[in-house]
Amino acid sequence: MNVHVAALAESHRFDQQTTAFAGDVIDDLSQVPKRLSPKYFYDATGSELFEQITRLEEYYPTRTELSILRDQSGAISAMVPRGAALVEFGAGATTKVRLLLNECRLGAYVPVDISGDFLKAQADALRKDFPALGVYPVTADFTTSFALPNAIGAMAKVGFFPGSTLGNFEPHEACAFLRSARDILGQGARMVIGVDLEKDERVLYKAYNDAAGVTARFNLNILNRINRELGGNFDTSAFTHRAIYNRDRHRIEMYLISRKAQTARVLGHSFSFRPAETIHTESSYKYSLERFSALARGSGWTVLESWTDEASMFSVHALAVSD
Ligand code: AVJ
Repeated sequence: MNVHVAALAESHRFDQQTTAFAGDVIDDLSQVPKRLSPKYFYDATGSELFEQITRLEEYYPTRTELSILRDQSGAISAMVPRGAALVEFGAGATTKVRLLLNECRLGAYVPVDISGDFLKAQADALRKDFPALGVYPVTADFTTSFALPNAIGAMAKVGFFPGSTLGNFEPHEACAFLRSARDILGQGARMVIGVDLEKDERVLYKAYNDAAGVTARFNLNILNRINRELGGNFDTSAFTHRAIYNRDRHRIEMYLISRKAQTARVLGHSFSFRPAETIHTESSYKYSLERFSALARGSGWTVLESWTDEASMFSVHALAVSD
């Protein structure tokens, strides 16, 4: 982050998280073409909008992954050693992990997320429902290296990375993440990971361009967040949402598109937009079973088993660290 932004953050008395947000926003909007990181979608409003997305008719991933976790719970639990510690990378709603907790005899649950408050609330609720389970939340950016709690030192480790969050990473970042997860979890570790599959492009298109416009509000909320947390002055009514499927790169691309020539200011920086100029806000990669298994292999993991739903919309994989 440049000295200038660091000084501004200091004078605004930003906390560490807001300072990082400020640095990334200034950097990313200074790029050509402009971009913003999808990790900043999830403030309180964004998280609530995402919950609404998961309930949309057009948005198949969440309910499909849940149905796979439910239907295959026996086979999945066979991949999870008894007494293992489950380490969840990025912990949102606990609906999915509860399915594993009900089925597998886990020794501990370690949710890892940057948002500490939310983590602690979820952890308290889980302790109530699973009194015998050790719950050890870790507040950290799960894409970087972090230390596992001492309490799980002797337990077998199983990573959990549902929701096709992997799809938000560029292929080289996905590889780096899987390698880092392997290093954090250690020799003999396993991993349960949910990955969205390539499919009919109309189905993909509709999932990211829902009729009710919830995804549009979710996308635009990142500008509201910049206004709210960084004192920006984006006119959100002067931007529109667009999601397209990029067939060559196997990914959905989400953009905010400027409706006119305009300038927005953030922390003393001016960002000018031409009419129809875009901000790339998210890529959501879709994998084939073959491409995912090649990615896993290239990142130090072996696919033990893969499960999909009847219509092959979504996939869940059990991985083991390769020797
Ligand atoms: C949270 C990355 C799985 O890519 O489908 C939903 C986020 N973006 N609608 C996805 C999202 C727009 C989502 N992931």
